[in-house]
Amino acid sequence: MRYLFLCILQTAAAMEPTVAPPGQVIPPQPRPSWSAIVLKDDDKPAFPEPPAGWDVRREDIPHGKLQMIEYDSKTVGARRKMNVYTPPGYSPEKKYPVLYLLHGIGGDETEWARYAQPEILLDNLIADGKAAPMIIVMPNGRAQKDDRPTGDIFKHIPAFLVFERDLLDDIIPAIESRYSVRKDREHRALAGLSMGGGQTMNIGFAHLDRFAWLGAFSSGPNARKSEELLPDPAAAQPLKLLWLSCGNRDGLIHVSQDLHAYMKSKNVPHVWHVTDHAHDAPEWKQALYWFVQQLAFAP
Ligand code: FER
Repeated sequence: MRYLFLCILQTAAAMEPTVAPPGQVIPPQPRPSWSAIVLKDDDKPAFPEPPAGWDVRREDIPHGKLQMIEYDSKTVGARRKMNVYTPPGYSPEKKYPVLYLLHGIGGDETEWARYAQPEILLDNLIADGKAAPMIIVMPNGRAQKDDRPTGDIFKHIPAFLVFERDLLDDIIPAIESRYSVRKDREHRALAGLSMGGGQTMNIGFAHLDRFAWLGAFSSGPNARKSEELLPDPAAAQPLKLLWLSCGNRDGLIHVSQDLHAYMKSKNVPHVWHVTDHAHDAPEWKQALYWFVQQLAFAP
């Protein structure tokens, strides 16, 4: 009983935004989908704590660029924004792999940059030869005309479904016409946190011909049930990476646990990385740090 009480308290604490500046992000409201945490034997880290200096900007290495760009979304009928990281020394003479990185229910195209400073993590990893030079695209997953995370953020859930078309029909073509990128599935990754993790599972498994690398960080309950995502486990064979991660103090961990249990029972190779975090930015930052290092794109 005392354990249950503690779990509920921890779940409530997990709903506090930890990093977002005041007034910018409204934390998720309590929903039945946040539930008491029951940890399982497999719920362990697959990777250690990141090493010292992992998230500190170094002046002695080349730096990439983070730029807010705009694209025309036919899906939404609006000009929309996305944040794009290009690696150090980006050159149109080369062709780069792309990671599409999706935010959570209360976020927008700036959320990953605020939560995890991907430009610092990637600049450091690329300098150390631990991650491939890649482009990271951080779009807005709320595909509707007013895509700001205002009011009741749960009211915008339908727009997170519409986003599938925005990504496939508008965002990817815009990136591929504007940047020098590899266009095959083996050089295209999709990942996201919470709501964006659920979107990654839904969109990724429905379009395995478009993405070879999938990462779901602390998936939200918008992720379809595993049997619907992957009715035929053999269909996952072309995946180069299926990454599932979550904090062990996250009231949504049951969503990720169910995905892991299904993949394990069907012998679908995947990473299962559970660390001592809540539904919070530190969890997603270290998940991104280790995830990008697993993206072993062919040259
Ligand atoms: C829900 C609870 C949380 C839900 C989504 C979330 C779709 C997403 C949380 C986040 O993105 O942080 O019931 O329903």
